[in-house]
Amino acid sequence: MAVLETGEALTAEDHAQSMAEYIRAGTERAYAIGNRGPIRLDANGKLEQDILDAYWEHGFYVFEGVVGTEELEELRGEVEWMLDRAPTDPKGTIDAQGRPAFGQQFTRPCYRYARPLSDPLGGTGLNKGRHPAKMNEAKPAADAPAWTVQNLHGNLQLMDSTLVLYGHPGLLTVAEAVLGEDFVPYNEVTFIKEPGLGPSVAWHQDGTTHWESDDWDHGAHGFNFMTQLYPSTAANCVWILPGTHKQGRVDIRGMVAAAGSDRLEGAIPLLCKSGDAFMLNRQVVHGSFANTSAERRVTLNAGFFPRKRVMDMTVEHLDGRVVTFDDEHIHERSRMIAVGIDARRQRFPDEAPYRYAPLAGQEEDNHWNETTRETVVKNYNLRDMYV
Ligand SMILES: O=C(O)CCC(=O)C(=O)O
Repeated sequence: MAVLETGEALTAEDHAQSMAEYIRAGTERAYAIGNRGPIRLDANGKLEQDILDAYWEHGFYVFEGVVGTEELEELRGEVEWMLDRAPTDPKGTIDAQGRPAFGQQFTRPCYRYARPLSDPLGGTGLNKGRHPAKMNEAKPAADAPAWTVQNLHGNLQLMDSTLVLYGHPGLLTVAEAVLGEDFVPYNEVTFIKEPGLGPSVAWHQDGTTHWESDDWDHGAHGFNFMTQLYPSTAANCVWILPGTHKQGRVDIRGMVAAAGSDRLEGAIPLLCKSGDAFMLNRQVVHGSFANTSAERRVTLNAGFFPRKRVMDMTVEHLDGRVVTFDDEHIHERSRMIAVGIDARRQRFPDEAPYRYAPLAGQEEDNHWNETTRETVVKNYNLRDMYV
């Protein structure tokens, strides 16, 4: 835990104060770069080239107004339900009301916890050691709970509204523009940063496999969409170092040492309103600070890769499972895109659905219904791909 000169641990108020000037300067830089606006398509229904160019230049783009009010309410409602039914601690099976907690039917745990205002990853070997430097932790309020839910894992089997969002034609058109029409899924995770509790996510680059490849490029580890259910403010949001997706592996520990704190020089906050979604290149240096602000952030991540970067790769997942992504694996995992498109077609029948080329003609097998909930969606995240 960070300490003051007096040797006392930083309180949440001290932490918030230590961020004030950094937030002011970062916000100014964020608005100067811009890289934001609605999803714009050209006459052929493809993403406008200037958006694509801006993404490749800086490694991110903020899409404004992606989710409308009604859809936002549905998403928020389901996240709230998930939190309401969460076990009270990481090993628990009972929720705060004494009911059996949700999620026992899934093979992989769906809730992930952290200590309030802590940094569970920085400076540890966890996540393949990709978070090399510790963030400032702070002392939570005396009445804070012992644990806070940091993530929901496997969104698409937990909350139907996220499956509907997954089929969003605008977002999928963006994915096609960046990765090619045979793009494939990665994983879907919710990040929750409750006010006064949300832990930090130490600075990192996401990719783990292709850094030394002869054909490494600026998009070798794909990207994440991060859809915001509440305002993503400079005090609770993801911060990034623009352009670092072009630099190969970056010496994060050295940068933190040079900055003299976890407040890296030149970083910008990814500011969003509720319903905005940003696209972030996984090779960009990024992280988030302990949320000592008064505002909640809830972000739905959905990641995608270029197919050629996962095809026939054998990888060790973060939980130690060794898996080869052969054609059958990729096909089965990609069915979630087709089922998501059908879920959206049912929920928003007036919207033109996205056409996912790799599974075109297989719509009959990939309807969203109670059968595919069991046969395709349940435990779909055992097939998450990771590079
Ligand atoms: O949402 C956050 O706070 C961090 C997200 C992140 O680091 C990631 O998705 O890789």
